[in-house]
Amino acid sequence: MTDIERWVEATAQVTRPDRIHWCDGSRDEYDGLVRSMLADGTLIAYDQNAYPGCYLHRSNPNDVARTEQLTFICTPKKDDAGPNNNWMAPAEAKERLGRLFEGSMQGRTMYVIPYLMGPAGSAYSKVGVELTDSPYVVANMHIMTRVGRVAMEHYAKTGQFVPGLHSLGDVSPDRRFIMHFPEENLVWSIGSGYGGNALLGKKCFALRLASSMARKEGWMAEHMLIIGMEDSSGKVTYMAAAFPSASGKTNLAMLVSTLASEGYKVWTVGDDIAWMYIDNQGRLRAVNPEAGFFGVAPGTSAQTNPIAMETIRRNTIYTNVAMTGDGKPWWEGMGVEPGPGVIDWQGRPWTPGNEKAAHPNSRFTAPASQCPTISPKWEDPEGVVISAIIFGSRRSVVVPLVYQSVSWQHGVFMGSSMGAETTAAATGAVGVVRRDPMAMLPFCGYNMADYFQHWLDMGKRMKHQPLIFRVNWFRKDADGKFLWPGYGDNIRVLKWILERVQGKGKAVESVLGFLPTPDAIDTEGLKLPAGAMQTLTAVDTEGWVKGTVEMDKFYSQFGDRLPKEIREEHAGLRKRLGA
Ligand code: GTP
Ligand code: SPV
Ligand code: MN
Repeated sequence: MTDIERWVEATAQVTRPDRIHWCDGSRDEYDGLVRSMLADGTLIAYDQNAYPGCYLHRSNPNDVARTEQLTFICTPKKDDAGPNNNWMAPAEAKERLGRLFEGSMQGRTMYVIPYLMGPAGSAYSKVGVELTDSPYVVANMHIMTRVGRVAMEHYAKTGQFVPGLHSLGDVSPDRRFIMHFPEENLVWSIGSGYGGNALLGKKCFALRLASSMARKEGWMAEHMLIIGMEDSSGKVTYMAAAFPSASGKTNLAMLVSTLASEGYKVWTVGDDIAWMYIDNQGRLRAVNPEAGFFGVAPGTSAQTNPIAMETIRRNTIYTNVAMTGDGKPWWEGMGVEPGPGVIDWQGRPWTPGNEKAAHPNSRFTAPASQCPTISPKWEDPEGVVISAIIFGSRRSVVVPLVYQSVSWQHGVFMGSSMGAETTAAATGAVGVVRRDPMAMLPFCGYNMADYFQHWLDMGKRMKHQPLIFRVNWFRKDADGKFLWPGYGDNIRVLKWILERVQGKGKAVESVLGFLPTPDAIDTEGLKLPAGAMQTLTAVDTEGWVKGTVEMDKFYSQFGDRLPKEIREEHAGLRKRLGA
């Protein structure tokens, strides 16, 4: 008996499913799952002529986003989880959840999903096995990961896998927990069928557990998209960018360049997670551990993200979007009129002007291979060499359009101090500014003070450090309108970043770091409001002084564990600001 078989058997004795199904990842298996979910109403078919292979799933209205307050890191010592995580002692977590898993799969099938995170045959890839009683989760895992033989072959070579146990339980928020045991590389999740709570390969394994493994093993697991930027010479330069949830990763990863006539183009390598390693030449390399996109639907349109629109025309599972009278998916910001007879995300007839037809965190699950701009290197076992790291978030005030750190250490400070307005991707208030270091606040599986130290240490080990940048597409004017057009025009900012990587690109050294001169960003053909570029490239001293107070509050939670380099950078910024 293999370790996997032993664990499956032991789990089945607790959860007591009626049947056990070992997944092979085949098309037949997927089609069978879809048929049974169509039969019991878990899935609803869209018009199969217009949207072949596309289905709608409506999750429980109490279960529509990640639940950070119910997500725990269970390390033996509380301080190892850090102030950035909810903590429970491993024994207590096992005890409490053990009771909830008791008989939780009765009357259901337990699916065993062996899956590979990362390209086949890559030394960087890792195997997970998820046990779940949700066929919806199985179908999503089929799209988001590499399921079946490819995983078992990798397991045969390494003998290692990350176990993840998931049950819908009774889908009650009172009995919902997402528990991580970093010492054992184990995940237990119960009571939610949604996204990052239930597709255990994604945030639970590829970020929370992987970040903890990465620290021990000397690599990085980050909430980052990966792109290749092609210039007129045909050379492709790769960049990785961290933005908080629902803040523009998928959009940047699929950007359609408005500078295509100058030869600039973006290739998609990944849209949410990057695993990064230092190669034998001292360069940072990244692979996308995922095989699909679990993207935000609202705001996705032929104008904002035509590549996503093309990607999700077939073989896509939609979750919590609306359905038009003629059987097509629809959401706010799709850029087309839905016509009469719309059914909202909860299955009720919808009247325009009332509540939203699609949930703000409604999503599509689509295979990466269907993306028209997918990079020829997206499954390269060696990954791609990263030349620039970009941190971005929603900030309607204060933060400039783009600036560059003066050093790796300063860049780590920039990422570690990033403020961000919250979004609908997690339950709770939307639009509240919080510190979200490296866009990893909900995903760092250990004490963030140690995480900052790890970033500093990684930089020291690299012979060729990527340059580090901060961007903000979300500055607003006094009337609440975006100052920067965003989307395809973000290529103009990427162009400056590329120029900086190439040792060109005009900049001035400011208190924040290198800011582009007002003429350094190519704005030709843009109709920007008067003075917009000045505002977007200026330093709001008063705003930043307030910001440093917020940073101080955040950092102080970590006490002596905070690296002294971060403290020094923070003090340096305050001094330069005259605070
Ligand atoms: P997760 O999948 O939750 O990690 O999110 P993500 O970072 O991939 O976010 P995504 O690209 O899906 O963007 C979320 C929302 O931000 C969408 O509603 C977009 O329309 C909006 N958005 C993305 N890029 C821009 C931009 O450049 N400008 C503006 N104004 N909005 C943007
Ligand atoms: C995010 O919230 O950052 C996501 C979606 O990418 S989920 O998989 O639900 O975490
Ligand atoms: Mn994400």
